[in-house]
Amino acid sequence: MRVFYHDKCFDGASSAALFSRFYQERIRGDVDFVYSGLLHRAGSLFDEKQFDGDENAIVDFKYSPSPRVTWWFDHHLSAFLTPEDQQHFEAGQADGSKALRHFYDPNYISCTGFIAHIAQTKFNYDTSRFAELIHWANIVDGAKYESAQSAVEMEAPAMRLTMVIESSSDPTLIPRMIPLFTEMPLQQVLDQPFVAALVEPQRRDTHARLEHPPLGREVALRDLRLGAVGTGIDPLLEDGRRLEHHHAPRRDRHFLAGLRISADALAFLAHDERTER
Ligand SMILES: [Mn+2]
Repeated sequence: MRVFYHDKCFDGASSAALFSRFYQERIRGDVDFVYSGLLHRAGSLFDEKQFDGDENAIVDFKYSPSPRVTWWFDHHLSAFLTPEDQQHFEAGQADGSKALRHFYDPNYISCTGFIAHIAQTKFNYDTSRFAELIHWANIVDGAKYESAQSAVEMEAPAMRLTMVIESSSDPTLIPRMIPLFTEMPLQQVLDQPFVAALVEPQRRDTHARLEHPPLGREVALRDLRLGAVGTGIDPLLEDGRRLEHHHAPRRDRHFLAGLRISADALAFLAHDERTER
């Protein structure tokens, strides 16, 4: 089973984790998982050759009409790249052929929460063990931080994991973390040496921003620019409702409020968003 997930995203990794555990315990026990992150980029998002598993699943990412994609879960408003893709999905629902394999509901805050709902209601799979993971996927993906300060300080384990996931350029990191998400509490995932080694530099950077607002402001604006340039073609940018939490620099908007540097950044973003739309 090859599982494609939204890369550099806590909900993407959590979705891959929950889907895998559900699949192994409810659909087929004798299975090996291979994880592949997907990012939004120009041109075609998928390469048919990638779908080389006996089964291929996509979670928290756009729809592919490929017959090789046997499972799909998404909650983004912009899930379909074209009207043809949407018709293809709807045809599979209407004739029942994909009714229990392809799932879409843009009302869910997180894809992790959506997968849990489907696993419970359609497959009678008890997800109560994963309550912590689902809870935090909803908070992170919904940008429902308890306060600006908690978002800035990233004290909760899920917040620190989010920082690590979003900032790492090591392609092996998230695939190593995914199986742990359904095996142990998030604090324990954080305590794994290969994860813990990445957390402290993150914390130092965050605290540098807090203690040195002018420096923090420069860093934040640099990140905003890099993000805007690097993902100017990201179709998710059209996804107004869920913009911030899928786009780390934009989510920094919430953080910047806590750093009292929101005005410039918001002006920059306002300009940036107009040009992209
Ligand atoms: Mn998501």
